[in-house]
Amino acid sequence: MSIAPAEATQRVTYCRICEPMCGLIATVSDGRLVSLRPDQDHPLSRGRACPKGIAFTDIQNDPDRVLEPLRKRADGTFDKVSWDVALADIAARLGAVITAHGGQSVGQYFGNPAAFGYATSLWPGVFMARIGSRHLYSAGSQDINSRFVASKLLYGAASQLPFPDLPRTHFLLMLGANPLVSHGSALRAPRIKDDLADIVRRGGRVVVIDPRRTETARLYEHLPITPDSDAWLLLSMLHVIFDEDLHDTNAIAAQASGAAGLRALCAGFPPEVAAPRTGIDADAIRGLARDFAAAPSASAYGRTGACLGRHGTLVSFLLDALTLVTGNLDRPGGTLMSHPVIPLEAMGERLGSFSYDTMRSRVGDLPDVNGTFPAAVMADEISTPGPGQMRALFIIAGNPVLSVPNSAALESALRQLDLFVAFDLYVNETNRHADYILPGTTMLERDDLPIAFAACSPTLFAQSTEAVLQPYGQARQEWQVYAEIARRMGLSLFATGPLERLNRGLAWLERRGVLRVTPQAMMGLLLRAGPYGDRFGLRRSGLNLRKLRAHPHGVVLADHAPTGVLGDVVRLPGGKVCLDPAEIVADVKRLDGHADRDPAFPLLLIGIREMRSQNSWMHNSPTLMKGDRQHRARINPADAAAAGITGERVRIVSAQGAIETGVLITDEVVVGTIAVPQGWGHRGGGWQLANAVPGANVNELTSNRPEDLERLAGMSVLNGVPVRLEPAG
Ligand SMILES: Nc1nc2c(c(=O)[nH]1)N[C@H]1C(S)=C(S)[C@@H](COP(=O)(O)OP(=O)(O)OC[C@H]3O[C@@H](n4cnc5c(=O)[nH]c(N)nc54)[C@H](O)[C@@H]3O)O[C@H]1N2
Ligand SMILES: Nc1nc2c(c(=O)[nH]1)N[C@H]1C(S)=C(S)[C@@H](COP(=O)(O)OP(=O)(O)OC[C@H]3O[C@@H](n4cnc5c(=O)[nH]c(N)nc54)[C@H](O)[C@@H]3O)O[C@H]1N2
Ligand code: SF4
Ligand SMILES: [Mo]
Repeated sequence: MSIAPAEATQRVTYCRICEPMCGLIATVSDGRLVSLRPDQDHPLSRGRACPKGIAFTDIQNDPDRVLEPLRKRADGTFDKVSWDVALADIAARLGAVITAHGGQSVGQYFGNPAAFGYATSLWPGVFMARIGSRHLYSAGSQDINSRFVASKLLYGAASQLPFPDLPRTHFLLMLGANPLVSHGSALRAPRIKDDLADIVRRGGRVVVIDPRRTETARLYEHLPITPDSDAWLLLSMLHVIFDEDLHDTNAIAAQASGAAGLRALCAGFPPEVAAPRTGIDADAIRGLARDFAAAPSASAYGRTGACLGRHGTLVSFLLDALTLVTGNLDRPGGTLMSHPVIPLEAMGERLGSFSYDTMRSRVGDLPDVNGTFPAAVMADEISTPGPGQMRALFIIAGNPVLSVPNSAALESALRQLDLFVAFDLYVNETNRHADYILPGTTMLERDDLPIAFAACSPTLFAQSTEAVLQPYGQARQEWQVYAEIARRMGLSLFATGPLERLNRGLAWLERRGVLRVTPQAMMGLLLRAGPYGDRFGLRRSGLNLRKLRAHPHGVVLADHAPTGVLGDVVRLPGGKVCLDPAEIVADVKRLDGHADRDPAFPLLLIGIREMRSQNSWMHNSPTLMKGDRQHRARINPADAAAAGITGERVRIVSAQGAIETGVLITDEVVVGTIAVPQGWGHRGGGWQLANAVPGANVNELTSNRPEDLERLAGMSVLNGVPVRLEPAG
């Protein structure tokens, strides 16, 4: 029975907070959101949603939300202004920066939520390409770029995100992921809790490699590991597999080149060498390798715990190498190749958008990953004078002052910008320094189609949603704002740039009145031209946007993602996966080169994701903040005793900085490891409830020095950071 007013309507949509994209039903009355509930008829999530999805009603209706353009005053407070005033000034000031310093002095940072809207991923990119911006950054360098680089080296395709075939696998080796809380990442499985339970129910195994006895580890087999030592574990497992002839020679011959090189690389890593590094005993490593190789099917999967150490690219690489060498890549029950319904990735690969090391950063000489540089160097790119210095910055849906390493440096650099514009739902710790905060739309105020991570779905699935609400207040979609800034600057977005050829075609159609060039029109064309499209009528059973809309809960296109597609994925000469790229060989050599640990910082810090947080931005939801929600470091009793921590607070000190926060003494973390949730440290922004329980910003402890970043992808090192504990003063 509905308690909503009689005139309320029910609208089918899906959640875009995190990667499962669970089906939701929105109850809407008088243009306002009344509530959200799980969609029972969604073929993948089948009536499941998490607390964050349901609590999004608090965000949508939040009185602290930014609903008009805000302009910074000299005293640091903000005035509400009209779009016309804001855009006229932004276009003029941006024009002046470009005239004086060139387009390359303009920057953009793309935050995590921006990746969940197809339109937001397109036009801002086209705009930045058009003005010749070189300063492109994203949350990816704190999240997944090492995975992209591993795929570039293995497959020649940085867009490739291989994922485990959960419904069919017999052995899931899960390293550095906690899907019972994160709900799966680079993997779309809205009922992942059931999927994991089913693996065990059908006689298979789930083995969790994690320094913390996580919510996932508690339910399955857990091997605690020393943070940032996964490369030793995986090299050692490969060592055992080659040494004991457990590898699949047919699969290797058919799929790969460089197996001998890989074998040679692993030779120096017998379990006895890996054991002291990893804290996992040699027999356990041997047993794990044998069992993985012997399983009828197996998949090695890793996520942020695999990506955010000093060897994130190497670890991601080794996960796929292990899977391939045991004959489990691109086959049922193994690791599957990501497979989009809308072939944006295929287009991007063809156009060269999934680049690696085609440019180097001005500061730090670090390689680009998909045209972006490590966000860790943003601060120095703003504060270091010289040609190409960043002078203007646009942030879309990001809070890098909390999310990138050495946040203090970034915060002070932001104040030096000539122009700083942010699109957000809130005044946060970062954009409180902006000249303009522009009110972005929420997920419910936009039409959408799942792209990006939707390609990592064991079940082939497509869905589209209409906007379920008109934008509240003056909120506008980012792509429309970029189009308007371009118009005011007298720029045609489609004259040059990476999408030039496609766009010339679109412009031609537009001139003839066939369509208006919008992100939606572009997606519609790609969908129709893609592997499941109607090919503009040539394949009558195929999809187009109209047909998708007729199925608001989504359409299952196949029960299982395809296998046997590696040949279409690999873009390297010879069509084989490369198991011994020079970059990886060099990184394995670096494993031995690490200086001895500094006794001043005897513990290793890792992160925690919490069920009722989403990075930094859901701490203003009263529903999610109910109960005793506080920021607390998890410390092993032995480490607490050694540091004399008896009170409720602790001081954590690294080579970079120090923070004070609450304490939870628990043996869920292994001795020598301390775990601290990220995304806290709220202050001064518009989110009043978040500010009231601020917590500490763990990224005051992490380093942004170029030499401290992961070498191959320029990833921030956010796990395995050396620290010490002191009683709070
Ligand atoms: N509820 C909730 N869900 C979320 C988010 C959230 O903030 N809250 N954030 C979303 C985002 S942006 C992302 S990217 C995904 C991430 O998805 P996941 O990566 O699955 O999420 P985490 O919980 O961070 O899991 C990482 C695990 O790695 C472990 N770990 C840390 N260091 C190491 C190491 O050196 N080796 C190994 N083997 N393990 C290590 C940590 O203890 C942790 O359990 O989650 C998404 N989902
Ligand atoms: N130490 C440490 N640091 C980490 C991590 C870690 O594990 N440890 N994890 C990293 C990871 S995986 C990630 S993804 C990053 C996240 O880093 P960021 O993306 O920089 O930060 P978020 O906290 O996700 O903040 C997103 C912002 O977008 C706004 N927002 C939400 N929805 C919308 C929308 O629809 N439109 C607009 N315009 N704005 C919106 C929110 O209000 C918020 O201000 O953090 C990284 N930082
Ligand atoms: S798991 Fe993620 S996508 Fe699903 S309801 Fe929760 S926040 Fe939304
Ligand atoms: Mo992330």
